[in-house]
Amino acid sequence: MTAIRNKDVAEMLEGIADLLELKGDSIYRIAAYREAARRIDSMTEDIANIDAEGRLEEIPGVGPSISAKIDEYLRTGHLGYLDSLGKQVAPGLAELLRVPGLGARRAELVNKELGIKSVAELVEAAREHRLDKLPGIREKMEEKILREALRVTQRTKRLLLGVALPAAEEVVGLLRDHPAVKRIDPAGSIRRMKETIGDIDILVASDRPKDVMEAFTTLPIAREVLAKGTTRASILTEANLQIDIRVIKPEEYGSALQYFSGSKSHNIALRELAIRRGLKLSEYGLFDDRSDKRLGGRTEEEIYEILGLDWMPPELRENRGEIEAALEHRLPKLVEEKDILGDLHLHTKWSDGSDTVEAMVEAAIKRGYKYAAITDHSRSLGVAGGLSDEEVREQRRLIEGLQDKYAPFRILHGSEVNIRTDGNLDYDEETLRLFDIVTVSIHGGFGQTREKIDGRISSALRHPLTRVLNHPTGRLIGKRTGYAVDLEEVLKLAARMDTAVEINAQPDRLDLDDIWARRAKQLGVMGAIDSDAHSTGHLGFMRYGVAVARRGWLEKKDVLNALPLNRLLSRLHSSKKAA
Ligand code: DGT
Ligand code: CA
Ligand code: CA
Ligand code: ZN
Repeated sequence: MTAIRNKDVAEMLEGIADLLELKGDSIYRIAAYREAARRIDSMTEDIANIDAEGRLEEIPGVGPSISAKIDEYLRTGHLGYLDSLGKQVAPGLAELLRVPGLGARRAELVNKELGIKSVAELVEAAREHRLDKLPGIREKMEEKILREALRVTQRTKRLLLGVALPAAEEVVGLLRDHPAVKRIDPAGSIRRMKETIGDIDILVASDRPKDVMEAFTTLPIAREVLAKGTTRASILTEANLQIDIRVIKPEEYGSALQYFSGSKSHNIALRELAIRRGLKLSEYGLFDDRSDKRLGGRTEEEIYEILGLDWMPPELRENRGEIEAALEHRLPKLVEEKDILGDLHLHTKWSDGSDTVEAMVEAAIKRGYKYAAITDHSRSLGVAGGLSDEEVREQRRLIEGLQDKYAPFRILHGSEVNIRTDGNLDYDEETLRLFDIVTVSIHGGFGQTREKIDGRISSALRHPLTRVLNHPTGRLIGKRTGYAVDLEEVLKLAARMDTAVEINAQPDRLDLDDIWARRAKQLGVMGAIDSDAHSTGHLGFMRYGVAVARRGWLEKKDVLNALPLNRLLSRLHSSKKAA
């Protein structure tokens, strides 16, 4: 049995709230369940631990009654109360409530009006456009319900880009030199470098699709062939990942790559633009609408060009203003991995990393960096081997002793200073002054109120020595949503205090995310893209952080660790603006 996570408990409590709502129960009770669900969803500490230590009722919003239900659920994986509530409402309603976003009132509506009693029936009805005949359900909502209901039936989990991209690249690498393969690229959300990936789409340009099909389905990494047609095939890899491949005629490759790279909403907007210009765009090419004459499609560049647009990197194609920008020739020149001159967040054996300072420095040099900051954890983080005040001084002496050996590469002595639950930093002024760079993070008290968390971050940002706020939401993709925080206010303060905010490149963190990274840029906040490496192998995570930055429209000038060493140092030596 897989472990029950905070998210499962939160969903269970939400389920109770939904059923109580259907029964017309007290709005206070309903609100109490929802509040408890929200708290637990945004907590970092494992709910099972809290239960084991008998501390459930210390969670704000959890009283004896909710605590008993959580305990039963954690011990047995079931909740009698939930089952009996389910029986008190119309058959099938409880199942329908598993569809996120449907909500109690709409569940009741589709159940009453259309007799829908299961998620499968809901999918069918949405496909046949029967839902949007109902009051209060428009087409957009119907689409959303369909999507979410499909997710429930397929129980699909999205893959981290950090898992999907290497798998796609392995297949591309294995097929690239095959004589029948003219071009091969990952498409879809992988090409756009989204933080999570629904399925892995790969495109091949070839005149000999049969040979490509054969080569693909007999790859040594193919554990099972799920489908094999004349131009399309799917395999399941040894790592249990599904990979779909599609063979395109070379003269149509550009239009197919454009189409299958998406996003869907970018494509729709592009097609509308084509129509306004008397053109027709499809995966087969760009055509004159009246004469059907084919105007382009061999390359992706020519499609954008004929439409009057600058070519744009796939990371921008989310219909968030990139088409307008391309029309007006004001696309950003996105930051690239080669612009990154150093990593400002590295751990070593001194705290919870697994390699020495020297090994981390050598790995940074190997990547072509000009500098790197060693930022081990601070003293109160006992579990992560946080450094005592004395150890900070010892580490400083070690690093000073290494500078000559690695010159002109520069090792910065830094720290990932814990923001304590009261908002104070974890070292006193005297110790903090020893560091070349002070970065700050929240590592505990995730269950605190938004006001508390905001207050902690705000006092850390106001500290005159703080230069970077690390992983600013604390989320772990697919596992925990992070703490409650008003990012808008945090970013505004960071801008005022001239403090950078991190894009953490760990594939399951990636916070700030793309949306907030873009907001940070708009507000004038510098981004610091860091690997947060705990071993030499992690320095390569940088690419995922750069991808988020690119999806957030960041340019080289927006990134702290794209600054040359002398400019970075003068920034670190200057005093911050007054609060
Ligand atoms: P994913 O797999 O959920 O992470 O996201 P994508 O973007 O890879 O989506 P997927 O695999 O469903 O489809 C691949 C691409 O095909 C998508 O990015 C754009 C294109 N596409 C799919 N459906 C449509 C559609 O209905 N209209 C248009 N214009 N393009 C579509
Ligand atoms: Ca896809
Ligand atoms: Ca697909
Ligand atoms: Zn760290």
